[in-house]
Amino acid sequence: MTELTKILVPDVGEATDVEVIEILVKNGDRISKDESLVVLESEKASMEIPSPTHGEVRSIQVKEGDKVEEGDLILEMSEQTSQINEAATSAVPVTEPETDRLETVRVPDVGEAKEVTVIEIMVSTGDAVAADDSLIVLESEKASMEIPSPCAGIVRSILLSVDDQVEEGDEILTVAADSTPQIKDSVRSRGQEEEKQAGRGVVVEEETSRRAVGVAQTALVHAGPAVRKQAREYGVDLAALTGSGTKGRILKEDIKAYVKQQMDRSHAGQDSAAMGIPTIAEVDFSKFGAVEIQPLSRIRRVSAKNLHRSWLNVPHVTQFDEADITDLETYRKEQNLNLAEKGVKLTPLAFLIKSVVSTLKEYPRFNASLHPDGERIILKQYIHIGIAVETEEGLVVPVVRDADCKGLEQLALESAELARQAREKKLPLDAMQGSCFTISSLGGIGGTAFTPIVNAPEVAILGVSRSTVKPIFDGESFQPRTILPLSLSYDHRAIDGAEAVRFTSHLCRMLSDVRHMLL
Ligand code: CAO
Repeated sequence: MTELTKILVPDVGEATDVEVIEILVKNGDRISKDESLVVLESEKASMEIPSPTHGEVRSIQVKEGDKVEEGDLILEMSEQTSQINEAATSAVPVTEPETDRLETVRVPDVGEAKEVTVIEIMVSTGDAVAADDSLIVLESEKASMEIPSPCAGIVRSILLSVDDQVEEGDEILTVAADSTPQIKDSVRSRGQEEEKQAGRGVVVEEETSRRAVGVAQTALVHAGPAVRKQAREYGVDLAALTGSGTKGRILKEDIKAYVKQQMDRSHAGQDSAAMGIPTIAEVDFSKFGAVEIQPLSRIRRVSAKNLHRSWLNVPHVTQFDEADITDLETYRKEQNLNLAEKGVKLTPLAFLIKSVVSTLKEYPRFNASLHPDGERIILKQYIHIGIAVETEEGLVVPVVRDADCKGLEQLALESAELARQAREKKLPLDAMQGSCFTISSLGGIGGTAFTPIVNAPEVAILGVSRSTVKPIFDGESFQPRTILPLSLSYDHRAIDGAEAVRFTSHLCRMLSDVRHMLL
């Protein structure tokens, strides 16, 4: 029959109020030797209790929040016969005076751990410290401990840095002792501190002994070594977290939740702070007058994210130009008389698509995407045109596929149909994918010019404003001409300014003489 190994609470020094704060295993778990089983914590110290053997967890006798003391049964494991480990870290005298006034504080015996890491330095050179004030925090794989000052005095020099690997006997810092120094006879683990103080009648207010607010905030974080280690691995500042454990203790779950929250924010495009961009403070507008808060539609939230991403990633330049569409308008109106019975209506949009297609063929760098590695440009050999459509729920961009293979009538029919589907929320997902270049036409509404945001990873977008009849000088006299304002925004990483002007010039030529389009 398999003999069960009992895992008992080890010697926890003089601490009395020891709590089970994390149970790291569950029944049936197969555990390797030295794998952590539970985390215990007293008022000042936390320690992970490692498994003394390979084995399987058979029964867990404690639950999180339980108060335990030395010898209490934590859990039982199968397969090995060995008894409880000696996990508690004991510390021994380490100070030795260099002169009769200057104390050098050294790393104490850190148990089985050969090397430990300096994870916090709680004092600065010149700080006045009381005897027992914590100076630094050391952490090994399994435990963390604060090293207290052996005497009252002034910190003269700090001889190590955060993240240094140290071992027993290494110098930590020097303290110029007060004239009546209270040299301590031991350096305690965090868990032993309170009892020591009580025994000697020394009252040390740890929090008030810390000088800098930043240091105090970090030092006062209530978290065990495993959690601190995880926080360091993820680059999480524990001071930014609110612990969900007993007495506000930070648990591994809190770190996971925090990291997830940060990533969600990032994905939602609201991580301005994380990107180093100053955030816009939340304002309680109701202080200034009545307000109504409405939720954003899903489409608005998605397009907000996409627009923000493009705005932040793409160095935008907008090139303005004007096309004389007098003849085009005459032709369009004539055609519409004939097409009415077929149920087709030519708006300027169909002509815009046709002209853009021709211009993209002439300037293929506008029908492209930059490779994310920033070293290549991907030229597309198909021409799908995105059309920005305003709907009640927000902006959507359906795509006219293979626009280079379609005539004016078909482009008019298809773009009208896509706009209808968009407004009736009937667009299939694939109708919004694969666009090469987008046209945003606000001309039916008005405006003289605007700066559209490139629909990344596309490299350019054409904004179209309202055409107006203007007096244009033909060399002899002013003629009334219908002028269409165009705004081409482009990604300056992919396209040079000169190319952009050539593009809009070509586009204007196409629009000014409809015969180009019909060829
Ligand atoms: N100048 C003058 N008149 C114009 C014009 C222009 N540039 N463009 C369109 N018009 C006219 C049309 O000829 C039509 O007039 P009639 O009814 O007298 O013939 C009228 O304006 C309405 O046109 P329309 O808007 O219904 O059709 P369209 O093909 O021009 O545009 C679409 C379709 C889907 C682009 C448009 O309806 C739309 O949603 N535009 C908004 C796009 C948008 O929000 N972009 C912003 C993106 S950035 O925030």
